[in-house]
Amino acid sequence: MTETTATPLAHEEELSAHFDATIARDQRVEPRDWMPEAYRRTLVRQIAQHAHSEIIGMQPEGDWITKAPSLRRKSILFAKVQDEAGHGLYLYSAAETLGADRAELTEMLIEGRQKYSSIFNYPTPTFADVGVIGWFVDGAAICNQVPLCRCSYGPYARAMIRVCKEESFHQRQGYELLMTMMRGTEAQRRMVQEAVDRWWWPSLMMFGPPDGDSPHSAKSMAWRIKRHSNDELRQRFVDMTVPQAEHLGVTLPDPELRWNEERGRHDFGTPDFEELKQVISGNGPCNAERVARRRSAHENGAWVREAAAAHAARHAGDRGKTTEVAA
Ligand code: FAQ
Repeated sequence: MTETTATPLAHEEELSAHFDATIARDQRVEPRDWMPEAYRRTLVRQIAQHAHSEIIGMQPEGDWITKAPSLRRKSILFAKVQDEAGHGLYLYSAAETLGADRAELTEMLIEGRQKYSSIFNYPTPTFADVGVIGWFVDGAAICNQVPLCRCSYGPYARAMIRVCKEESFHQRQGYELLMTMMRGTEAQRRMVQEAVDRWWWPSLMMFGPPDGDSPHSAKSMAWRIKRHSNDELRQRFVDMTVPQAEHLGVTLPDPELRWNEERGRHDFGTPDFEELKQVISGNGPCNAERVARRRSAHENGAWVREAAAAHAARHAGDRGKTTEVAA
């Protein structure tokens, strides 16, 4: 009797020790492997938020597809926005390897029960915003996501490799767009500077709350899901972006921004983390509009999902017939 109750516990301890050893050896955890429930839930939370961000993130730039100033800019923007859709799909697939259901994740997003990145709740009033999103937002995404290529969970880490390659291309296209505008008229240069002023602080907020206020960081870093803290990645982004701003000829709107010789890094001001809290809680300038549009796209797409499911069912039926004939 004692033996039968002790065995599953001992087995669980063995599995847990195996998981800990996998993490300690910096090896990958795969979907077939045992994992602690809290690890699984943390991953579903982060991957789902990440997927939602890619999908909602199509909106601010997507608004400019029909208004892009040339055919070349239109086709570049089209391709970029399509890439973001692709990233969302890889990420939902990665979440599915953890037992999550994509339809449920989408429901949670449109009902406001799951988050997406704060950055996509800001407006894009001019075409310079498209360039600045590429430069800052994709730049911040690269800083955050390159370390995720070494995340302990295999499917997430592997999805990040292609995503990062594409984000890199996105960042360059944004920077190239801005370089072109900076070589243009005075009005175009002003437009770029105004977009930089609008996006700088929200971009720094993308990295999340400061380390002292980040409830998930300690555990996620111990599990090697996150490799660096929110503040470390924010600092890397600033250090990477300052020389690019100088080369472009724009000013970053932070009077405290300066090179610190001793640290070998830039000092910079503190983002308004109260604003971040407000935006995360649904009170940003465009939250309502973004979620309403996502909801309506989901509802309008119901017939496509139904048709795809009917096609798949028929296809499965045909395959069954072929197997019968072959047998
Ligand atoms: N916005 O304890 P922490 C892109 C939430 S993709 C909204 O620090 P964690 C591509 C956080 O979820 C951009 N919520 O949390 C693109 C948590 O909430 P919960 C998306 C935020 O997870 C480019 C709470 O605050 N990238 O840009 C934000 O350890 C251009 C406490 O925070 C990713 O998702 C925020 N900024 O660290 C597309 C990357 N910050 O769940 C289109 C993967 C924090 O307790 C155009 N994610 N929160 O309710 C991560 O690296 C992490 O999840 C962090 C947050 C760093 C975002």
